[in-house]
Amino acid sequence: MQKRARLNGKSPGGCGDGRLRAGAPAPVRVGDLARLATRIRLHAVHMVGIQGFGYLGQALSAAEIFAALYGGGLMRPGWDRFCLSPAHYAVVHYAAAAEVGLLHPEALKSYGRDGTELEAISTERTPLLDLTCGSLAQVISGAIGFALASRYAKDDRRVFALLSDGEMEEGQTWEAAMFAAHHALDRLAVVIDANNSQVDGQVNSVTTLEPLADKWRAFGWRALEVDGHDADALVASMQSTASERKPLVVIGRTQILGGLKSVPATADGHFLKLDPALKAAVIAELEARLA
Ligand SMILES: Cc1ncc(C[n+]2csc(CCOP(=O)(O)OP(=O)(O)O)c2C)c(N)n1
Repeated sequence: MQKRARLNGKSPGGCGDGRLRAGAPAPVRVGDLARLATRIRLHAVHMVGIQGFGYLGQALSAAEIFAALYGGGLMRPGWDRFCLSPAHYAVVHYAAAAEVGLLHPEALKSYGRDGTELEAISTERTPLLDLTCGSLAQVISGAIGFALASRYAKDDRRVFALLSDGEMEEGQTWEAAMFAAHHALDRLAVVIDANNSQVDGQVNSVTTLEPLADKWRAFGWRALEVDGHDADALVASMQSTASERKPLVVIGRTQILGGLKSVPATADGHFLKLDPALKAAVIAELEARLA
């Protein structure tokens, strides 16, 4: 608790702090989610820019998804669960949390440094996360465990889990998907950053995932496909309800570099090298969007 209080002068509550049980705090609402996404990207560029390389492409692709999750009034801080499956997405989580006041913006300056609480790859010590994993594809199983526990506890928590599309190649994802559907875990929402990127290049050059939504439906889920760079559409999809009791998966179709013109199309989006000139160009492009 002390650790969180230090990072966040306003409230110690993270989505995962089970001690904040009394009542469900109001979700954070931020007006303009497109601008929020741009500010998230700017933070990420500054944070990764200190080292000059890192997992920036993921922040560029998932900025609207995180703007929706953190700024769209979906998650009630200290109550609902948030599980970040690909730990290398940590930077976008920190940036979004800071933008909505859950992390002190000053803390972002320590990102990736020795001894920091804001590690470049999230861990069990990472603030504001209920679960994350370095060995990919494990988090969906834990998220399902949270959802089942809430069912037994008869509480109304929702469980959100961010997954990457590379994780669709792993068998654990589909074992978990079957289990969640069997238990009709309708308070579980998985959102996939479908950026078609992974270590070895494009996901669809390594393994064909499509038709991805149909696969989830075949496994018993309610599957929605949205433009992953449309934060309002993402919010609407995660707020949508249905008569059938099924877990929800939202496939957010994104671009690994977030459509930034300043980054060469040939750049390695999975692990972006950001020399000072490129950093300056990206910052200028993002700041122009805010002007
Ligand atoms: C089980 C497992 N296998 C391999 C890795 C190594 N690894 C780290 S990130 C990554 C790419 C995963 O795909 P994705 O998250 O979709 O890529 P991105 O969008 O970040 O480019 C891989 C294979 C891992 N962390 N865990």
